[in-house]
Amino acid sequence: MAKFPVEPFRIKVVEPIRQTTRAEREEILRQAGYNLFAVQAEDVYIDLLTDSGTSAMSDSQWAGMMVGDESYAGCRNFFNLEEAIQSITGFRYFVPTHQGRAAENVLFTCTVEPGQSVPSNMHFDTTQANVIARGGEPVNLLAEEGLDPTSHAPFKGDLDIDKLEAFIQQVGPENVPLGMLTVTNNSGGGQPVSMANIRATGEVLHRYGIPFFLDACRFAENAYFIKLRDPAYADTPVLDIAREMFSYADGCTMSAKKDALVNIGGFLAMNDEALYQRACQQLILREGFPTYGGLAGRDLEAVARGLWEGLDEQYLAYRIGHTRYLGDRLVEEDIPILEPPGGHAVYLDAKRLLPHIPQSQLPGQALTCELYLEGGIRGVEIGSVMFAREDPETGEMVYPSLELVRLAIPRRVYTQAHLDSVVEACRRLYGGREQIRGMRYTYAPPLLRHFTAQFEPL
Ligand code: P71
Repeated sequence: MAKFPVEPFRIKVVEPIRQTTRAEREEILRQAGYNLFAVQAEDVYIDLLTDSGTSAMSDSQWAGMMVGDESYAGCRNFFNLEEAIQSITGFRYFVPTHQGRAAENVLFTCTVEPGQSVPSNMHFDTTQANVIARGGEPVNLLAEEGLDPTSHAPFKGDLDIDKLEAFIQQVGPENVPLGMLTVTNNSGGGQPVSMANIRATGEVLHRYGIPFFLDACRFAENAYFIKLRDPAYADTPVLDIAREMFSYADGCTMSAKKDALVNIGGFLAMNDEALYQRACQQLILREGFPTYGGLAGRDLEAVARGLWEGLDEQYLAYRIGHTRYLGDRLVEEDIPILEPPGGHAVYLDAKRLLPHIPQSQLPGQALTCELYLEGGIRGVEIGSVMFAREDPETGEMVYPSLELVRLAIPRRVYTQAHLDSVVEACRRLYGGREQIRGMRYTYAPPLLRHFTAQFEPL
């Protein structure tokens, strides 16, 4: 039997949740145009839409909110955050932002010119869209085994280093304003990137004079996986692993809504002073003065404290074990997931679960809807709806290799019994999988389609 880790915390505040009837959910889903983003949260029983901004904050973080200094300039919480960021990442400069995508916007506005390419192991949706919005081309160079949902390789988030070098030579380093790595790799199953791969990515990019940025929202989970899976780091404190990860990069974008355990917040950090000055200009234009960047002083304090809490090894053992439990239970029921389970989520493999539905008929979306109907559970499609793109030359739709439904686990929020009820709903769904039909769009916007598209069942 799968093992469940004991929580290294106890519960002080509770929030009621409510189960609906299947008949109610059918009507709710129809009214939502079969897009779970359009369903009211109160109509969801277990909400696994995202691990972003959904954490339960600690008593220390809530206490920190009460010492928020709401001065416009130079509030004390900025300096607490600065101390945390500099100590953990080692980067010299940073600007706070209201969340990760704002950091991406500022970074790409300062660096990407139309026609240029930004390679990464795999871009997530907002990074991809922010590169495109600058007229750039996001390029995914994930190593082959990361695309095989059945491979048990330890570091399936690794970038293909040979492909990166070949790509730079092909387009010319002058057309690559920066390179990135997403740790952990969210679009590819929440899989970690190895230390060797982070180091090698930095080396290749730097050889061509190209800056290297980490998309670091899940850096602590990535660091913990390195401790678990790379024997050379088995006895290294996670904080030191994280510091080494950052040491190979020139900066990072961070959505603090993940590993920093807050409900809102992010930052952009870097070593380059000239870039920092340009980032400040963009920040003042879009987010706010550089000592608050679109956040209240209290939010900065919660991020500062959350960054440290997210690196606590007892917490990380629980966190990774909690996600692992859900994955192991699903595997026990023979339900196809992307293996091994990720750090923040378990991903159902819609291609193997619904082999009778072609990608053009959106099997991931169909599965997402079915899971809601079955158990009031909200996951998110990470497949053709999120990532299929029209080939600019042929006009044909190019579908992603992975067609997934992510069950993202909010931090410190759900118990083992909640996860068991998710497994139960998946088991019932799996029993009736042959009856599940595909879907088609009734509305699809051009950018970041998944948030607002509408569908109907075929
Ligand atoms: C996640 C999210 C947020 C999201 C995305 C799609 C549907 C629902 C929720 C955000 C990320 C991320 C990575 C690797 C940058 C951002 C943007 N993830 N990089 O996974 O995962 O950060 O949301 O704070 O703007 O659910 P932001």
